[in-house]
Amino acid sequence: MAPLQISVIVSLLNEEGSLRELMAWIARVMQAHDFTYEVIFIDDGSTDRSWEILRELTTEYEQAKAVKFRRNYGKSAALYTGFAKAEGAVVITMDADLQDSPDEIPELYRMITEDGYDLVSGWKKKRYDPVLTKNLPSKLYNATVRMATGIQLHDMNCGLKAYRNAVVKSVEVYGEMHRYIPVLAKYAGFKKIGEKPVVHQERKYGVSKFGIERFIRGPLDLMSVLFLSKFGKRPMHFFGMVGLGFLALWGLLLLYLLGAAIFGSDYPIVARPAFFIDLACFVMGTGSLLIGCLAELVARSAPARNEYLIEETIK
Ligand SMILES: Nc1nc2c(ncn2[C@@H]2O[C@H](COP(=O)(O)OP(=O)(O)O)[C@@H](O)[C@H]2O)c(=O)[nH]1
Ligand SMILES: [Mg+2]
Repeated sequence: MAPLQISVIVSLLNEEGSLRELMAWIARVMQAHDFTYEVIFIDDGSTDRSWEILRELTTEYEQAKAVKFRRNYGKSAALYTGFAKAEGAVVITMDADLQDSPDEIPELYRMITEDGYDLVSGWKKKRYDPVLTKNLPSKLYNATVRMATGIQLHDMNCGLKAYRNAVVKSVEVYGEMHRYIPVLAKYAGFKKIGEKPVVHQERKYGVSKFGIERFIRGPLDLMSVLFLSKFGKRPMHFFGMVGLGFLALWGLLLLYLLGAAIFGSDYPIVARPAFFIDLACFVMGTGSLLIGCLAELVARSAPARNEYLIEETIK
């Protein structure tokens, strides 16, 4: 059997209204272009009829596969599971709510296979979301991420993305890192990252699950991603640098204080501001080094990071 050309990964939570239409649409596009494909649905603990519908779809469509989490683990966990399962040469992630159009698939596939992109991110140039709670904050957020990471994407968090298979097998998404997969990909060594303006549609069924809270968590996640991708496997280099910096300052101040004690006035050392600053530097310096040691231990022992309880898998 020839290897699959495309894996579509759909992560979802309570999307009973759109699943059937989405699968039919994907199948239509795939057939029209003669692609070999699979669609992997990850049901992240839905409480509506989503799983029953997925069960039906897997019998109706040979290409449909489905995984059900026992509870809600979040989008990153769902994508991680989908990535691990994906066999297609090109892997495409897509929202389940029909806001992303399957018609984009052929061009995304072409950009990966012919133009040589490692990752192509969708760019919702024209969005149908509330301006104040979503569009504006999103612009601000994307500008910040561009500055912090150097990756020139307008829409880092777009659900519609295409990847070369090797990319999804090399990045490790957990926590809420799905927002920063391009950053993770860049640090994993995949440099050709592009974007494609995509059509964005209004939500037809169901309600949005992500609200304003993401703009509070977003910056924190960004710090984690930057820290983890640079120092996740060598935290001592970060904490150690900070620690050594403080200790160097401590040493210099100590010399100064000793000098002042020997050659200076009668003014007592312990009454000088430098004495207290020196003390603080010593505490911060040794503290950072100790934290560095702990972080090294932690970095080497987090085996349960990506274990999710799967209730059922079909195909
Ligand atoms: N795995 C998983 N997917 C989710 C979760 N919440 C929402 N989704 C899916 O993520 C996609 C985008 O969510 P949506 O609510 O439309 O966010 P919006 O488009 O930014 O308003 C949809 O396919 C949702 O079903 C979740 O907790 N876990
Ligand atoms: Mg949506």
